[in-house]
Amino acid sequence: MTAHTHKSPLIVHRAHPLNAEPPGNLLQQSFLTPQQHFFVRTHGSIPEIDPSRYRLLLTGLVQQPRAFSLDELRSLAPARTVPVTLECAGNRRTEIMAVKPLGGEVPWGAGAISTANWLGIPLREVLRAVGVQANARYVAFTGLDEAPFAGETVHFGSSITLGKALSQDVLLAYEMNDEPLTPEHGFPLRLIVPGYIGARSVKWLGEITLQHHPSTNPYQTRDYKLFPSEVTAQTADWSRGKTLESLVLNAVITTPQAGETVAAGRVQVRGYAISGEEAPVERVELSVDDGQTWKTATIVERAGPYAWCFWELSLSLPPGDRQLIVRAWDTSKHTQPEDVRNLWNFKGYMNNACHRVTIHLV
Ligand code: MTE
Ligand code: MO
Repeated sequence: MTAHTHKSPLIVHRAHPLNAEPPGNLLQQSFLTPQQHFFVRTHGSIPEIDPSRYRLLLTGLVQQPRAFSLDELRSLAPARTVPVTLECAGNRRTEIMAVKPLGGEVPWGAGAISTANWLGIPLREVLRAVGVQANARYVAFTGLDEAPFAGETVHFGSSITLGKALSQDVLLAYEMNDEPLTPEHGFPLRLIVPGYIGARSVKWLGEITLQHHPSTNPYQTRDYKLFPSEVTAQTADWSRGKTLESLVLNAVITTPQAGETVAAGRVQVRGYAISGEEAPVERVELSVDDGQTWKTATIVERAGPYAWCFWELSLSLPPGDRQLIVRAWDTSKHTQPEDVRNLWNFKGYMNNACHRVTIHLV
Protein backbone atom coordinates (compact mmCIF):
# COMPACT_ATOMS: atom_id res chain seq x y z
CA MET A 1 0.00 0.00 0.00
CA THR A 2 1.35 3.44 -0.88
CA ALA A 3 1.72 6.31 1.58
CA HIS A 4 -0.95 8.12 -0.40
CA THR A 5 -3.47 5.40 0.35
CA HIS A 6 -2.56 5.31 4.07
CA LYS A 7 -3.73 8.89 4.41
CA SER A 8 -6.85 8.31 2.39
CA PRO A 9 -10.27 8.22 4.02
CA LEU A 10 -11.29 5.08 2.13
CA ILE A 11 -12.69 1.96 3.79
CA VAL A 12 -9.92 -0.60 3.22
CA HIS A 13 -11.36 -4.11 2.82
CA ARG A 14 -7.95 -5.60 2.08
CA ALA A 15 -4.53 -3.98 2.13
CA HIS A 16 -2.72 -6.67 0.05
CA PRO A 17 -3.94 -6.69 -2.63
CA LEU A 18 -5.45 -3.25 -2.10
CA ASN A 19 -9.26 -3.14 -2.17
CA ALA A 20 -10.87 0.02 -0.83
CA GLU A 21 -14.02 2.08 -1.28
CA PRO A 22 -15.14 5.58 -0.30
CA PRO A 23 -17.97 5.87 2.24
CA GLY A 24 -21.23 7.25 0.79
CA ASN A 25 -20.92 10.80 2.08
CA LEU A 26 -17.46 11.11 0.49
CA LEU A 27 -18.70 9.63 -2.78
CA GLN A 28 -21.46 12.20 -2.94
CA GLN A 29 -19.09 15.15 -2.36
CA SER A 30 -18.24 15.58 -6.00
CA PHE A 31 -19.68 14.35 -9.27
CA LEU A 32 -16.17 13.61 -10.56
CA THR A 33 -14.45 11.50 -7.92
CA PRO A 34 -10.99 12.85 -6.94
CA GLN A 35 -8.32 10.18 -7.49
CA GLN A 36 -7.62 9.84 -3.77
CA HIS A 37 -11.31 9.07 -3.16
CA PHE A 38 -11.79 6.77 -6.19
CA PHE A 39 -12.45 3.14 -5.22
CA VAL A 40 -9.52 0.76 -5.78
CA ARG A 41 -9.97 -2.83 -6.93
CA THR A 42 -6.79 -4.85 -7.41
CA HIS A 43 -6.33 -8.62 -7.72
CA GLY A 44 -2.58 -8.62 -7.28
CA SER A 45 0.46 -6.37 -7.31
CA ILE A 46 0.56 -2.68 -8.16
CA PRO A 47 3.42 -2.68 -10.66
CA GLU A 48 5.99 0.11 -10.70
CA ILE A 49 6.46 1.11 -14.30
CA ASP A 50 9.09 3.46 -15.71
CA PRO A 51 7.11 5.51 -18.27
CA SER A 52 10.18 6.18 -20.42
CA ARG A 53 10.77 2.46 -20.90
CA TYR A 54 7.10 1.48 -21.09
CA ARG A 55 5.90 -0.22 -24.31
CA LEU A 56 2.40 -1.34 -25.28
CA LEU A 57 2.46 -4.47 -27.47
CA LEU A 58 -0.06 -4.99 -30.28
CA THR A 59 -0.15 -8.65 -31.31
CA GLY A 60 -2.28 -11.41 -32.79
CA LEU A 61 -4.47 -10.95 -35.86
CA VAL A 62 -2.98 -7.62 -36.94
CA GLN A 63 -1.31 -6.68 -40.23
CA GLN A 64 1.75 -5.44 -38.41
CA PRO A 65 2.61 -6.33 -34.78
CA ARG A 66 4.08 -3.32 -33.00
CA ALA A 67 5.37 -1.96 -29.71
CA PHE A 68 4.33 1.62 -28.95
CA SER A 69 5.97 4.02 -26.51
CA LEU A 70 3.68 6.47 -24.70
CA ASP A 71 4.85 9.30 -26.98
CA GLU A 72 4.15 7.20 -30.07
CA LEU A 73 0.64 6.44 -28.83
CA ARG A 74 -0.03 10.09 -28.10
CA SER A 75 1.09 11.14 -31.57
CA LEU A 76 -1.22 8.61 -33.30
CA ALA A 77 -4.43 10.59 -32.92
CA PRO A 78 -5.98 13.50 -31.01
CA ALA A 79 -6.69 12.63 -27.38
CA ARG A 80 -10.31 12.37 -26.31
CA THR A 81 -11.96 13.02 -22.94
CA VAL A 82 -14.96 10.91 -21.87
CA PRO A 83 -16.75 11.05 -18.52
CA VAL A 84 -17.09 7.40 -17.43
CA THR A 85 -18.26 5.78 -14.21
CA LEU A 86 -16.41 2.61 -13.27
CA GLU A 87 -18.49 0.19 -11.23
CA CYS A 88 -17.25 -3.13 -9.93
CA ALA A 89 -19.53 -6.11 -10.65
CA GLY A 90 -19.32 -6.73 -6.88
CA ASN A 91 -20.69 -3.32 -5.87
CA ARG A 92 -23.31 -3.74 -3.07
CA ARG A 93 -22.18 -7.33 -2.48
CA THR A 94 -22.63 -7.13 1.33
CA GLU A 95 -26.40 -7.07 0.78
CA ILE A 96 -26.15 -10.34 -1.20
CA MET A 97 -23.91 -11.84 1.49
CA ALA A 98 -26.53 -11.00 4.12
CA VAL A 99 -29.03 -13.24 2.27
CA LYS A 100 -26.67 -16.24 2.22
CA PRO A 101 -22.88 -16.27 2.75
CA LEU A 102 -20.43 -16.30 -0.17
CA GLY A 103 -16.94 -17.72 -0.36
CA GLY A 104 -14.33 -15.09 0.52
CA GLU A 105 -15.31 -12.37 -1.96
CA VAL A 106 -14.47 -8.72 -1.18
CA PRO A 107 -17.39 -7.40 0.94
CA TRP A 108 -18.14 -4.25 -1.05
CA GLY A 109 -20.69 -1.76 0.25
CA ALA A 110 -22.25 0.65 -2.23
CA GLY A 111 -18.97 2.49 -2.90
CA ALA A 112 -17.29 0.20 -5.45
CA ILE A 113 -18.17 2.87 -7.98
CA SER A 114 -16.57 6.20 -8.93
CA THR A 115 -16.52 8.63 -11.86
CA ALA A 116 -13.75 10.42 -13.72
CA ASN A 117 -13.11 12.38 -16.87
CA TRP A 118 -10.74 10.02 -18.65
CA LEU A 119 -8.27 11.38 -21.18
CA GLY A 120 -6.72 9.04 -23.69
CA ILE A 121 -6.29 7.83 -27.25
CA PRO A 122 -9.30 6.00 -28.72
CA LEU A 123 -8.42 2.30 -28.97
CA ARG A 124 -9.75 2.23 -32.50
CA GLU A 125 -7.02 4.63 -33.67
CA VAL A 126 -4.38 2.22 -32.42
CA LEU A 127 -6.17 -0.69 -34.10
CA ARG A 128 -6.30 1.32 -37.31
CA ALA A 129 -2.55 1.98 -37.06
CA VAL A 130 -1.66 -1.73 -36.88
CA GLY A 131 -4.43 -2.94 -39.22
CA VAL A 132 -6.94 -5.57 -38.04
CA GLN A 133 -7.09 -8.85 -39.98
CA ALA A 134 -10.49 -9.84 -41.39
CA ASN A 135 -10.94 -12.89 -39.13
CA ALA A 136 -10.43 -11.01 -35.83
CA ARG A 137 -13.55 -10.96 -33.62
CA TYR A 138 -12.28 -10.10 -30.10
CA VAL A 139 -9.71 -7.79 -28.58
CA ALA A 140 -7.91 -9.22 -25.54
CA PHE A 141 -6.06 -7.12 -22.96
CA THR A 142 -3.33 -8.14 -20.54
CA GLY A 143 -2.13 -6.18 -17.52
CA LEU A 144 1.45 -6.01 -16.23
CA ASP A 145 0.39 -6.84 -12.67
CA GLU A 146 0.78 -10.31 -11.17
CA ALA A 147 -2.29 -11.78 -9.55
CA PRO A 148 -2.98 -15.14 -7.93
CA PHE A 149 -5.53 -17.39 -9.55
CA ALA A 150 -6.31 -20.92 -8.31
CA GLY A 151 -2.81 -21.35 -6.90
CA GLU A 152 -0.99 -19.88 -9.90
CA THR A 153 0.34 -16.42 -10.66
CA VAL A 154 -1.13 -14.82 -13.76
CA HIS A 155 -1.45 -11.40 -15.34
CA PHE A 156 -4.94 -9.92 -15.02
CA GLY A 157 -6.71 -9.87 -18.38
CA SER A 158 -10.03 -9.50 -20.18
CA SER A 159 -11.51 -9.13 -23.64
CA ILE A 160 -14.29 -7.30 -25.43
CA THR A 161 -15.79 -7.84 -28.88
CA LEU A 162 -14.17 -6.08 -31.81
CA GLY A 163 -17.47 -4.25 -32.30
CA LYS A 164 -17.31 -2.69 -28.83
CA ALA A 165 -13.58 -1.99 -29.25
CA LEU A 166 -14.30 0.13 -32.34
CA SER A 167 -16.50 2.56 -30.38
CA GLN A 168 -14.80 5.97 -30.30
CA ASP A 169 -15.33 6.07 -26.52
CA VAL A 170 -13.18 3.05 -25.65
CA LEU A 171 -9.95 4.70 -24.53
CA LEU A 172 -6.35 3.93 -23.75
CA ALA A 173 -6.34 6.43 -20.89
CA TYR A 174 -3.36 8.13 -19.25
CA GLU A 175 -5.11 10.87 -17.27
CA MET A 176 -8.11 11.00 -14.97
CA ASN A 177 -9.62 14.33 -13.91
CA ASP A 178 -6.68 16.23 -15.47
CA GLU A 179 -4.02 14.31 -13.52
CA PRO A 180 -1.77 11.44 -14.61
CA LEU A 181 -3.08 8.08 -13.38
CA THR A 182 -1.78 7.16 -9.94
CA PRO A 183 -0.10 3.74 -9.55
CA GLU A 184 -3.30 2.21 -8.06
CA HIS A 185 -5.41 3.26 -11.01
CA GLY A 186 -3.15 1.90 -13.74
CA PHE A 187 -0.19 4.22 -14.37
CA PRO A 188 0.98 4.79 -17.03
CA LEU A 189 -1.83 3.46 -19.23
CA ARG A 190 -5.14 1.69 -18.71
CA LEU A 191 -8.09 0.67 -20.78
CA ILE A 192 -11.46 2.35 -20.22
CA VAL A 193 -14.49 0.42 -21.52
CA PRO A 194 -17.47 2.74 -20.93
CA GLY A 195 -20.74 1.12 -19.87
CA TYR A 196 -19.13 -2.23 -18.94
CA ILE A 197 -18.26 -3.70 -15.54
CA GLY A 198 -14.99 -2.36 -14.14
CA ALA A 199 -13.19 -5.68 -14.65
CA ARG A 200 -13.00 -5.06 -18.41
CA SER A 201 -11.05 -1.81 -17.94
CA VAL A 202 -7.60 -3.37 -17.60
CA LYS A 203 -5.04 -1.32 -15.67
CA TRP A 204 -1.24 -1.24 -16.32
CA LEU A 205 -2.00 -2.35 -19.85
CA GLY A 206 0.86 -4.38 -21.33
CA GLU A 207 -0.51 -6.13 -24.38
CA ILE A 208 -3.47 -5.94 -26.75
CA THR A 209 -4.12 -9.08 -28.82
CA LEU A 210 -6.52 -9.38 -31.73
CA GLN A 211 -8.01 -12.87 -31.85
CA HIS A 212 -10.85 -15.01 -33.12
CA HIS A 213 -12.01 -16.03 -29.63
CA PRO A 214 -12.53 -14.25 -26.28
CA SER A 215 -9.58 -13.95 -23.87
CA THR A 216 -8.52 -17.23 -22.26
CA ASN A 217 -7.28 -15.32 -19.20
CA PRO A 218 -8.86 -16.93 -16.11
CA TYR A 219 -10.23 -13.56 -15.01
CA GLN A 220 -12.31 -13.69 -18.20
CA THR A 221 -13.15 -17.41 -18.36
CA ARG A 222 -13.48 -18.37 -14.67
CA ASP A 223 -14.54 -15.12 -13.04
CA TYR A 224 -16.98 -12.25 -13.71
CA LYS A 225 -19.72 -14.57 -14.93
CA LEU A 226 -23.29 -14.71 -13.72
CA PHE A 227 -24.87 -18.00 -12.61
CA PRO A 228 -28.40 -18.89 -11.53
CA SER A 229 -29.04 -19.11 -7.78
CA GLU A 230 -28.98 -22.93 -7.68
CA VAL A 231 -25.34 -23.03 -8.85
CA THR A 232 -22.59 -23.02 -6.20
CA ALA A 233 -18.80 -22.74 -6.29
CA GLN A 234 -18.70 -26.56 -6.15
CA THR A 235 -21.16 -27.19 -9.00
CA ALA A 236 -20.29 -24.29 -11.33
CA ASP A 237 -19.48 -25.20 -14.94
CA TRP A 238 -17.67 -22.01 -15.92
CA SER A 239 -18.26 -22.56 -19.62
CA ARG A 240 -21.99 -22.12 -18.93
CA GLY A 241 -21.81 -18.92 -16.88
CA LYS A 242 -22.88 -15.71 -18.62
CA THR A 243 -20.01 -13.31 -19.24
CA LEU A 244 -20.72 -9.96 -17.59
CA GLU A 245 -20.41 -6.99 -19.88
CA SER A 246 -22.91 -4.12 -19.67
CA LEU A 247 -23.70 -2.53 -16.31
CA VAL A 248 -27.29 -2.75 -15.04
CA LEU A 249 -29.72 -0.11 -13.85
CA ASN A 250 -28.97 0.78 -10.23
CA ALA A 251 -29.62 3.50 -7.67
CA VAL A 252 -28.20 4.08 -4.19
CA ILE A 253 -28.96 6.39 -1.27
CA THR A 254 -25.66 7.84 -0.07
CA THR A 255 -27.08 10.44 2.35
CA PRO A 256 -28.30 9.78 5.01
CA GLN A 257 -26.40 6.57 5.73
CA ALA A 258 -27.99 3.39 7.11
CA GLY A 259 -28.44 3.64 10.89
CA GLU A 260 -27.87 7.40 10.96
CA THR A 261 -29.76 9.55 13.48
CA VAL A 262 -31.35 12.52 11.73
CA ALA A 263 -33.49 15.45 12.94
CA ALA A 264 -37.18 14.91 12.09
CA GLY A 265 -38.77 17.39 9.66
CA ARG A 266 -37.13 18.26 6.35
CA VAL A 267 -34.61 15.60 5.38
CA GLN A 268 -32.44 16.04 2.31
CA VAL A 269 -31.89 12.63 0.66
CA ARG A 270 -29.12 12.23 -1.91
CA GLY A 271 -27.61 9.52 -4.02
CA TYR A 272 -26.41 8.24 -7.36
CA ALA A 273 -28.06 6.27 -10.16
CA ILE A 274 -26.50 4.49 -13.13
CA SER A 275 -27.68 2.40 -16.08
CA GLY A 276 -26.37 0.13 -18.77
CA GLU A 277 -25.18 1.70 -22.00
CA GLU A 278 -28.39 1.17 -23.97
CA ALA A 279 -30.96 3.01 -21.86
CA PRO A 280 -30.06 6.05 -19.71
CA VAL A 281 -31.63 6.74 -16.31
CA GLU A 282 -34.91 8.56 -16.86
CA ARG A 283 -36.35 8.88 -13.35
CA VAL A 284 -35.40 8.22 -9.74
CA GLU A 285 -38.06 7.69 -7.06
CA LEU A 286 -38.15 7.26 -3.29
CA SER A 287 -40.65 5.55 -1.04
CA VAL A 288 -40.94 5.88 2.74
CA ASP A 289 -43.94 3.51 3.07
CA ASP A 290 -42.47 0.21 1.87
CA GLY A 291 -43.22 0.90 -1.77
CA GLN A 292 -46.88 1.85 -1.54
CA THR A 293 -46.25 5.37 -2.82
CA TRP A 294 -43.26 6.97 -4.54
CA LYS A 295 -41.96 10.53 -4.90
CA THR A 296 -39.85 11.59 -7.86
CA ALA A 297 -36.38 12.90 -7.04
CA THR A 298 -34.63 15.65 -9.00
CA ILE A 299 -31.69 14.62 -11.14
CA VAL A 300 -29.23 17.38 -10.32
CA GLU A 301 -26.19 16.35 -12.36
CA ARG A 302 -25.43 14.01 -15.25
CA ALA A 303 -22.76 13.76 -17.96
CA GLY A 304 -23.48 11.68 -21.02
CA PRO A 305 -24.40 8.02 -21.46
CA TYR A 306 -21.55 6.45 -19.44
CA ALA A 307 -21.56 8.44 -16.21
CA TRP A 308 -23.77 8.12 -13.16
CA CYS A 309 -26.27 10.82 -12.30
CA PHE A 310 -26.66 12.50 -8.95
CA TRP A 311 -30.19 13.00 -7.59
CA GLU A 312 -31.75 14.53 -4.49
CA LEU A 313 -35.12 14.85 -2.83
CA SER A 314 -36.28 16.76 0.24
CA LEU A 315 -38.73 14.72 2.36
CA SER A 316 -40.79 15.68 5.37
CA LEU A 317 -40.43 12.90 7.94
CA PRO A 318 -41.89 12.54 11.47
CA PRO A 319 -39.90 11.12 14.43
CA GLY A 320 -39.35 7.34 14.54
CA ASP A 321 -37.46 4.69 12.61
CA ARG A 322 -38.04 4.81 8.89
CA GLN A 323 -36.88 2.85 5.87
CA LEU A 324 -36.12 4.83 2.72
CA ILE A 325 -36.27 2.91 -0.57
CA VAL A 326 -34.93 4.15 -3.90
CA ARG A 327 -35.46 2.88 -7.42
CA ALA A 328 -34.51 4.17 -10.86
CA TRP A 329 -36.32 3.81 -14.18
CA ASP A 330 -34.51 3.83 -17.52
CA THR A 331 -35.64 5.12 -20.91
CA SER A 332 -36.80 1.59 -21.85
CA LYS A 333 -39.28 1.93 -18.93
CA HIS A 334 -37.55 -0.79 -16.91
CA THR A 335 -37.05 -0.47 -13.18
CA GLN A 336 -35.08 -2.48 -10.60
CA PRO A 337 -35.86 -5.75 -8.80
CA GLU A 338 -37.52 -5.12 -5.46
CA ASP A 339 -35.80 -7.69 -3.29
CA VAL A 340 -32.15 -8.73 -3.09
CA ARG A 341 -33.23 -12.29 -2.23
CA ASN A 342 -34.19 -12.71 -5.89
CA LEU A 343 -30.66 -11.89 -7.02
CA TRP A 344 -28.44 -14.22 -4.99
CA ASN A 345 -25.59 -15.72 -7.02
CA PHE A 346 -22.57 -17.44 -5.56
CA LYS A 347 -20.07 -14.81 -6.74
CA GLY A 348 -22.24 -11.97 -5.47
CA TYR A 349 -22.39 -9.94 -8.68
CA MET A 350 -24.72 -7.31 -10.11
CA ASN A 351 -26.80 -6.44 -7.08
CA ASN A 352 -29.26 -3.87 -8.36
CA ALA A 353 -32.16 -4.56 -5.99
CA CYS A 354 -33.95 -1.42 -4.74
CA HIS A 355 -31.58 0.10 -2.16
CA ARG A 356 -33.03 0.37 1.37
CA VAL A 357 -31.70 2.54 4.18
CA THR A 358 -33.22 2.67 7.66
CA ILE A 359 -32.66 5.89 9.64
CA HIS A 360 -33.66 7.10 13.12
CA LEU A 361 -35.57 10.39 13.13
CA VAL A 362 -35.58 12.27 16.44
N1 MTE B 1 -6.66 -4.36 -14.21
C1 MTE B 1 -5.61 -5.05 -13.75
N2 MTE B 1 -4.49 -5.10 -14.50
N3 MTE B 1 -5.65 -5.71 -12.56
C2 MTE B 1 -6.78 -5.70 -11.77
O1 MTE B 1 -6.79 -6.29 -10.68
N4 MTE B 1 -9.12 -4.93 -11.57
C3 MTE B 1 -10.30 -4.67 -12.40
C4 MTE B 1 -10.08 -3.47 -13.30
N5 MTE B 1 -8.80 -3.56 -13.98
C5 MTE B 1 -7.92 -4.98 -12.25
C6 MTE B 1 -7.80 -4.29 -13.48
C7 MTE B 1 -11.54 -4.46 -11.65
S1 MTE B 1 -12.33 -5.85 -11.12
C8 MTE B 1 -12.10 -3.22 -11.50
S2 MTE B 1 -13.62 -3.04 -10.76
C9 MTE B 1 -11.40 -2.00 -11.97
O2 MTE B 1 -10.13 -2.29 -12.53
C10 MTE B 1 -11.22 -1.02 -10.83
O3 MTE B 1 -10.54 0.13 -11.26
P1 MTE B 1 -9.96 1.13 -10.17
O4 MTE B 1 -9.12 0.36 -9.19
O5 MTE B 1 -9.20 2.17 -10.91
O6 MTE B 1 -11.18 1.73 -9.49
MO1 MO C 1 -14.39 -5.26 -10.32
